[in-house]
Amino acid sequence: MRRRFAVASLSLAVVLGCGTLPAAAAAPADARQTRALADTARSTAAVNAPAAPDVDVTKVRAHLSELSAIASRNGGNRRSTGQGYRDSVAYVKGRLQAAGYTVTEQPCTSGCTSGAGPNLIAEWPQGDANNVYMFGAHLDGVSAGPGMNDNGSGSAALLENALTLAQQNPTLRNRVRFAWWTDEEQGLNGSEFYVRSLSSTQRSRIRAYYNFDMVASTNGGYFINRITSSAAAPMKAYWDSLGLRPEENTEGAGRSDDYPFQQAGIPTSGYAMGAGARKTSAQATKWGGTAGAAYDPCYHRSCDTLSNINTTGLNRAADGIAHTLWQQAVAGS
Ligand code: DTR
Ligand code: ZN
Ligand code: ZN
Repeated sequence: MRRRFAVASLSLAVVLGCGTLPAAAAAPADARQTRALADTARSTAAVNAPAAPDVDVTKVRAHLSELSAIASRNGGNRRSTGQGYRDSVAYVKGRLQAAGYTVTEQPCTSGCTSGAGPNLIAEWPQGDANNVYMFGAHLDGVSAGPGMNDNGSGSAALLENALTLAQQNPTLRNRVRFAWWTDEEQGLNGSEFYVRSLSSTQRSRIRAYYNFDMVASTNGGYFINRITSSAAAPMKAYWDSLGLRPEENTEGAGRSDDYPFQQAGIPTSGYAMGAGARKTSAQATKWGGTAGAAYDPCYHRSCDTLSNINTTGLNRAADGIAHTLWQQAVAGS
Protein backbone atom coordinates (compact mmCIF):
# COMPACT_ATOMS: atom_id res chain seq x y z
CA MET A 1 0.00 0.00 0.00
CA ARG A 2 1.75 3.17 -1.15
CA ARG A 3 -0.61 6.06 -0.70
CA ARG A 4 -0.01 9.61 0.35
CA PHE A 5 -2.33 10.76 3.10
CA ALA A 6 -3.71 14.23 2.61
CA VAL A 7 -5.40 13.92 6.00
CA ALA A 8 -2.04 13.65 7.80
CA SER A 9 -0.55 16.77 6.23
CA LEU A 10 -3.78 18.67 6.85
CA SER A 11 -3.82 17.93 10.56
CA LEU A 12 -0.11 18.70 10.73
CA ALA A 13 -0.79 22.14 9.29
CA VAL A 14 -3.24 22.72 12.13
CA VAL A 15 -0.72 21.58 14.76
CA LEU A 16 2.04 23.70 13.28
CA GLY A 17 -0.31 26.67 13.18
CA CYS A 18 0.22 27.39 9.48
CA GLY A 19 -2.04 30.42 9.41
CA THR A 20 -4.29 28.94 12.06
CA LEU A 21 -2.94 30.53 15.23
CA PRO A 22 -2.76 34.27 14.43
CA ALA A 23 -3.94 35.46 17.86
CA ALA A 24 -1.30 33.43 19.68
CA ALA A 25 1.41 34.90 17.48
CA ALA A 26 0.43 38.49 18.35
CA ALA A 27 1.81 38.80 21.90
CA PRO A 28 5.50 38.07 22.49
CA ALA A 29 4.87 35.51 25.25
CA ASP A 30 2.30 33.73 23.14
CA ALA A 31 4.62 33.89 20.16
CA ARG A 32 7.22 32.07 22.20
CA GLN A 33 4.62 29.50 23.20
CA THR A 34 3.55 29.11 19.58
CA ARG A 35 7.15 28.58 18.51
CA ALA A 36 7.61 26.01 21.27
CA LEU A 37 4.46 24.21 20.16
CA ALA A 38 5.64 24.23 16.56
CA ASP A 39 9.07 22.95 17.61
CA THR A 40 7.45 20.15 19.58
CA ALA A 41 5.20 19.26 16.67
CA ARG A 42 8.15 19.38 14.28
CA SER A 43 10.18 17.06 16.48
CA THR A 44 7.43 14.49 17.02
CA ALA A 45 5.36 14.45 13.82
CA ALA A 46 6.75 13.53 10.44
CA VAL A 47 6.37 16.22 7.79
CA ASN A 48 5.52 14.48 4.52
CA ALA A 49 6.65 11.10 5.79
CA PRO A 50 7.25 8.76 2.86
CA ALA A 51 4.66 6.06 2.28
CA ALA A 52 5.16 2.97 4.39
CA PRO A 53 6.21 -0.24 2.65
CA ASP A 54 3.84 -3.16 2.28
CA VAL A 55 4.36 -5.68 5.10
CA ASP A 56 4.38 -9.17 3.60
CA VAL A 57 1.54 -11.17 5.17
CA THR A 58 3.15 -14.41 3.97
CA LYS A 59 6.07 -13.61 6.27
CA VAL A 60 3.68 -12.75 9.12
CA ARG A 61 2.06 -16.15 8.63
CA ALA A 62 5.49 -17.82 8.64
CA HIS A 63 6.12 -16.36 12.14
CA LEU A 64 2.74 -17.75 13.20
CA SER A 65 3.74 -21.18 11.90
CA GLU A 66 6.89 -21.04 14.03
CA LEU A 67 4.83 -20.13 17.11
CA SER A 68 2.42 -22.96 16.31
CA ALA A 69 5.31 -25.46 16.07
CA ILE A 70 6.68 -24.15 19.37
CA ALA A 71 3.32 -24.81 21.05
CA SER A 72 3.18 -28.31 19.55
CA ARG A 73 6.61 -29.16 20.97
CA ASN A 74 5.62 -27.89 24.42
CA GLY A 75 2.36 -29.49 25.43
CA GLY A 76 0.20 -27.49 23.03
CA ASN A 77 0.44 -24.04 24.59
CA ARG A 78 2.58 -20.94 25.11
CA ARG A 79 1.43 -20.00 28.62
CA SER A 80 3.72 -17.50 30.35
CA THR A 81 5.13 -19.99 32.87
CA GLY A 82 5.98 -22.73 30.37
CA GLN A 83 8.70 -23.69 27.91
CA GLY A 84 6.33 -22.78 25.06
CA TYR A 85 6.54 -19.15 26.17
CA ARG A 86 10.30 -19.21 26.70
CA ASP A 87 10.79 -20.72 23.23
CA SER A 88 8.50 -18.02 21.77
CA VAL A 89 10.74 -15.37 23.37
CA ALA A 90 13.85 -17.06 21.96
CA TYR A 91 12.33 -17.16 18.46
CA VAL A 92 11.33 -13.48 18.41
CA LYS A 93 14.61 -12.42 20.02
CA GLY A 94 16.71 -14.38 17.53
CA ARG A 95 14.95 -12.85 14.54
CA LEU A 96 15.31 -9.34 15.96
CA GLN A 97 18.98 -9.70 16.82
CA ALA A 98 19.79 -11.06 13.38
CA ALA A 99 18.19 -7.90 11.95
CA GLY A 100 20.35 -5.58 14.08
CA TYR A 101 18.13 -4.76 17.04
CA THR A 102 19.28 -4.12 20.56
CA VAL A 103 17.06 -6.60 22.42
CA THR A 104 16.47 -6.76 26.17
CA GLU A 105 14.81 -9.50 28.16
CA GLN A 106 13.18 -7.89 31.18
CA PRO A 107 12.46 -10.44 33.91
CA CYS A 108 9.14 -9.70 35.61
CA THR A 109 10.23 -9.66 39.22
CA SER A 110 7.00 -8.52 40.81
CA GLY A 111 3.30 -8.87 40.10
CA CYS A 112 3.71 -11.70 37.59
CA THR A 113 2.69 -15.31 38.03
CA SER A 114 5.48 -17.29 39.68
CA GLY A 115 7.76 -18.71 37.00
CA ALA A 116 6.57 -16.42 34.20
CA GLY A 117 9.13 -15.70 31.49
CA PRO A 118 10.41 -12.20 30.64
CA ASN A 119 9.12 -9.27 28.62
CA LEU A 120 11.09 -8.72 25.41
CA ILE A 121 11.93 -5.13 24.46
CA ALA A 122 13.61 -4.12 21.21
CA GLU A 123 14.60 -0.63 20.16
CA TRP A 124 15.80 0.48 16.75
CA PRO A 125 18.86 2.66 17.45
CA GLN A 126 17.83 5.67 15.33
CA GLY A 127 15.78 8.81 15.89
CA ASP A 128 15.25 11.13 18.84
CA ALA A 129 15.28 9.08 22.06
CA ASN A 130 13.23 11.82 23.74
CA ASN A 131 10.28 11.01 21.47
CA VAL A 132 9.52 7.32 21.65
CA TYR A 133 6.68 5.59 19.76
CA MET A 134 6.04 2.20 21.26
CA PHE A 135 4.29 -0.80 19.68
CA GLY A 136 3.42 -3.88 21.74
CA ALA A 137 1.67 -7.25 21.80
CA HIS A 138 1.41 -10.00 24.40
CA LEU A 139 3.40 -13.06 23.45
CA ASP A 140 1.93 -15.42 26.04
CA GLY A 141 -1.20 -17.47 25.53
CA VAL A 142 -3.65 -19.42 27.68
CA SER A 143 -3.09 -23.05 28.67
CA ALA A 144 -5.98 -24.36 26.56
CA GLY A 145 -4.34 -24.05 23.15
CA PRO A 146 -1.56 -22.62 20.97
CA GLY A 147 -2.94 -19.05 21.01
CA MET A 148 -2.64 -18.23 17.34
CA ASN A 149 -5.15 -15.39 17.15
CA ASP A 150 -4.70 -14.58 20.88
CA ASN A 151 -2.02 -13.43 20.50
CA GLY A 152 0.25 -14.99 17.95
CA SER A 153 -1.46 -12.63 15.49
CA GLY A 154 -0.40 -9.37 17.18
CA SER A 155 3.04 -10.78 18.04
CA ALA A 156 3.74 -11.90 14.46
CA ALA A 157 2.41 -8.71 12.86
CA LEU A 158 4.67 -6.73 15.17
CA LEU A 159 7.72 -8.89 14.51
CA GLU A 160 7.40 -8.55 10.75
CA ASN A 161 6.99 -4.78 11.14
CA ALA A 162 10.19 -4.64 13.19
CA LEU A 163 12.04 -6.67 10.56
CA THR A 164 10.63 -4.50 7.78
CA LEU A 165 11.82 -1.36 9.56
CA ALA A 166 15.31 -2.80 9.93
CA GLN A 167 15.43 -3.92 6.32
CA GLN A 168 14.25 -0.55 4.97
CA ASN A 169 16.27 1.44 7.48
CA PRO A 170 14.66 4.82 6.71
CA THR A 171 15.96 8.01 8.33
CA LEU A 172 14.06 8.30 11.59
CA ARG A 173 12.93 11.50 13.23
CA ASN A 174 11.65 9.71 16.34
CA ARG A 175 12.53 6.56 18.25
CA VAL A 176 10.68 3.27 17.74
CA ARG A 177 10.49 0.64 20.48
CA PHE A 178 8.75 -2.73 20.26
CA ALA A 179 7.59 -4.90 23.17
CA TRP A 180 6.35 -8.46 23.50
CA TRP A 181 4.68 -8.84 26.88
CA THR A 182 4.64 -11.74 29.30
CA ASP A 183 1.77 -12.86 31.52
CA GLU A 184 -0.99 -10.77 29.95
CA GLU A 185 -3.45 -13.62 30.33
CA GLN A 186 -3.10 -13.64 34.11
CA GLY A 187 -3.84 -9.91 34.44
CA LEU A 188 -1.77 -7.61 32.17
CA ASN A 189 1.14 -8.36 34.47
CA GLY A 190 4.14 -8.00 32.15
CA SER A 191 3.12 -4.63 30.71
CA GLU A 192 2.14 -3.35 34.14
CA PHE A 193 5.56 -4.32 35.48
CA TYR A 194 7.26 -2.54 32.56
CA VAL A 195 5.32 0.70 33.06
CA ARG A 196 6.04 0.59 36.81
CA SER A 197 9.73 0.03 36.09
CA LEU A 198 10.03 3.33 34.18
CA SER A 199 11.07 6.58 35.83
CA SER A 200 8.70 9.51 35.31
CA THR A 201 11.19 10.97 32.81
CA GLN A 202 11.25 7.72 30.85
CA ARG A 203 7.43 7.59 30.87
CA SER A 204 7.18 11.16 29.63
CA ARG A 205 9.34 10.33 26.60
CA ILE A 206 6.75 7.79 25.33
CA ARG A 207 4.58 9.85 22.97
CA ALA A 208 2.19 6.97 22.27
CA TYR A 209 1.80 3.24 22.93
CA TYR A 210 0.04 1.07 20.31
CA ASN A 211 -1.33 -2.36 21.28
CA PHE A 212 -2.11 -5.35 19.05
CA ASP A 213 -4.17 -8.15 20.58
CA MET A 214 -6.27 -10.49 18.40
CA VAL A 215 -5.85 -8.88 14.99
CA ALA A 216 -6.97 -11.88 12.91
CA SER A 217 -10.37 -12.98 14.29
CA THR A 218 -12.19 -15.20 11.78
CA ASN A 219 -15.59 -13.53 12.35
CA GLY A 220 -13.96 -10.27 13.37
CA GLY A 221 -14.61 -6.58 13.04
CA TYR A 222 -12.25 -3.66 12.61
CA PHE A 223 -11.77 -2.12 16.05
CA ILE A 224 -9.47 0.68 17.18
CA ASN A 225 -8.68 1.54 20.78
CA ARG A 226 -9.59 5.16 21.66
CA ILE A 227 -10.54 5.72 18.06
CA THR A 228 -11.11 9.48 18.33
CA SER A 229 -7.78 10.22 20.04
CA SER A 230 -4.90 11.87 18.21
CA ALA A 231 -2.75 8.80 18.82
CA ALA A 232 -5.33 6.76 16.90
CA ALA A 233 -5.40 9.14 13.91
CA PRO A 234 -2.87 7.30 11.69
CA MET A 235 -4.34 3.90 12.60
CA LYS A 236 -7.82 5.13 11.70
CA ALA A 237 -6.63 6.95 8.55
CA TYR A 238 -5.20 3.70 7.21
CA TRP A 239 -8.30 1.58 7.81
CA ASP A 240 -10.52 4.45 6.61
CA SER A 241 -8.47 4.48 3.40
CA LEU A 242 -9.44 0.83 2.88
CA GLY A 243 -13.12 1.72 3.42
CA LEU A 244 -13.35 -0.45 6.54
CA ARG A 245 -15.33 2.01 8.70
CA PRO A 246 -13.65 0.95 11.98
CA GLU A 247 -15.40 1.20 15.35
CA GLU A 248 -14.29 1.75 18.94
CA ASN A 249 -12.82 -1.35 20.64
CA THR A 250 -15.39 -1.37 23.45
CA GLU A 251 -15.05 -5.10 24.13
CA GLY A 252 -11.31 -4.82 24.70
CA ALA A 253 -11.29 -1.64 26.81
CA GLY A 254 -9.16 -2.15 29.91
CA ARG A 255 -8.50 -5.79 28.98
CA SER A 256 -5.11 -5.67 27.31
CA ASP A 257 -1.64 -4.20 27.61
CA ASP A 258 -2.52 -0.68 26.57
CA TYR A 259 -4.33 -0.28 29.91
CA PRO A 260 -1.26 0.15 32.18
CA PHE A 261 0.08 2.79 29.75
CA GLN A 262 -3.27 4.54 29.69
CA GLN A 263 -3.39 4.51 33.49
CA ALA A 264 0.05 6.14 33.53
CA GLY A 265 -1.22 8.99 31.33
CA ILE A 266 0.48 7.84 28.13
CA PRO A 267 -1.58 8.22 24.91
CA THR A 268 -2.66 4.80 23.63
CA SER A 269 -4.35 3.18 20.67
CA GLY A 270 -4.18 -0.09 18.74
CA TYR A 271 -6.00 -2.50 16.49
CA ALA A 272 -8.16 -5.51 17.42
CA MET A 273 -10.68 -7.73 15.62
CA GLY A 274 -12.55 -8.93 18.69
CA ALA A 275 -12.75 -11.85 21.11
CA GLY A 276 -15.76 -13.67 22.61
CA ALA A 277 -18.39 -10.95 22.12
CA ARG A 278 -20.90 -11.44 19.31
CA LYS A 279 -21.09 -9.61 16.02
CA THR A 280 -24.19 -7.45 15.62
CA SER A 281 -26.33 -7.60 12.49
CA ALA A 282 -25.28 -4.04 11.59
CA GLN A 283 -21.65 -5.13 11.82
CA ALA A 284 -22.29 -8.21 9.68
CA THR A 285 -23.92 -5.97 7.06
CA LYS A 286 -20.91 -3.66 7.12
CA TRP A 287 -18.06 -6.18 7.36
CA GLY A 288 -19.55 -9.53 6.38
CA GLY A 289 -19.39 -12.59 8.64
CA THR A 290 -22.01 -14.10 10.91
CA ALA A 291 -24.32 -11.95 13.04
CA GLY A 292 -24.95 -13.35 16.51
CA ALA A 293 -21.71 -15.37 16.53
CA ALA A 294 -18.50 -14.55 18.44
CA TYR A 295 -15.86 -12.46 16.65
CA ASP A 296 -13.46 -15.29 17.52
CA PRO A 297 -15.32 -18.58 18.09
CA CYS A 298 -12.05 -20.15 19.34
CA TYR A 299 -11.28 -17.47 21.93
CA HIS A 300 -9.25 -19.12 24.74
CA ARG A 301 -9.94 -22.56 23.31
CA SER A 302 -7.86 -25.42 21.95
CA CYS A 303 -9.09 -24.58 18.43
CA ASP A 304 -7.14 -21.27 18.41
CA THR A 305 -4.77 -22.83 15.85
CA LEU A 306 -3.37 -21.74 12.48
CA SER A 307 -6.84 -22.48 11.06
CA ASN A 308 -8.26 -19.78 13.32
CA ILE A 309 -6.50 -16.94 11.46
CA ASN A 310 -8.19 -14.40 9.21
CA THR A 311 -5.37 -13.64 6.78
CA THR A 312 -7.13 -10.65 5.23
CA GLY A 313 -7.57 -9.03 8.63
CA LEU A 314 -4.01 -9.91 9.61
CA ASN A 315 -2.69 -8.23 6.46
CA ARG A 316 -4.73 -5.07 7.08
CA ALA A 317 -3.45 -4.84 10.64
CA ALA A 318 0.18 -5.44 9.65
CA ASP A 319 0.02 -2.76 6.95
CA GLY A 320 -1.73 -0.30 9.27
CA ILE A 321 0.99 -0.74 11.88
CA ALA A 322 3.58 0.13 9.23
CA HIS A 323 1.57 3.16 8.16
CA THR A 324 1.36 4.39 11.75
CA LEU A 325 5.03 3.74 12.44
CA TRP A 326 6.08 5.62 9.29
CA GLN A 327 3.77 8.55 10.03
CA GLN A 328 4.94 8.88 13.61
CA ALA A 329 8.64 8.22 13.32
CA VAL A 330 10.06 8.33 9.80
CA ALA A 331 11.63 11.61 8.71
CA GLY A 332 9.91 13.55 5.97
CA SER A 333 11.15 15.85 3.28
N1 DTR B 1 -7.24 -10.58 23.98
C1 DTR B 1 -7.96 -10.79 25.18
C2 DTR B 1 -8.44 -9.55 25.86
C3 DTR B 1 -9.60 -9.09 25.11
C4 DTR B 1 -10.86 -9.38 25.39
N2 DTR B 1 -11.68 -8.81 24.47
C5 DTR B 1 -10.95 -8.19 23.58
C6 DTR B 1 -11.33 -7.50 22.45
C7 DTR B 1 -10.35 -6.97 21.69
C8 DTR B 1 -9.02 -7.09 22.03
C9 DTR B 1 -8.64 -7.77 23.17
C10 DTR B 1 -9.62 -8.33 23.95
C11 DTR B 1 -7.10 -11.63 26.02
O1 DTR B 1 -5.89 -11.42 26.01
O2 DTR B 1 -7.62 -12.53 26.63
ZN1 ZN C 1 -5.03 -11.33 24.15
ZN1 ZN D 1 -6.49 -14.06 25.99
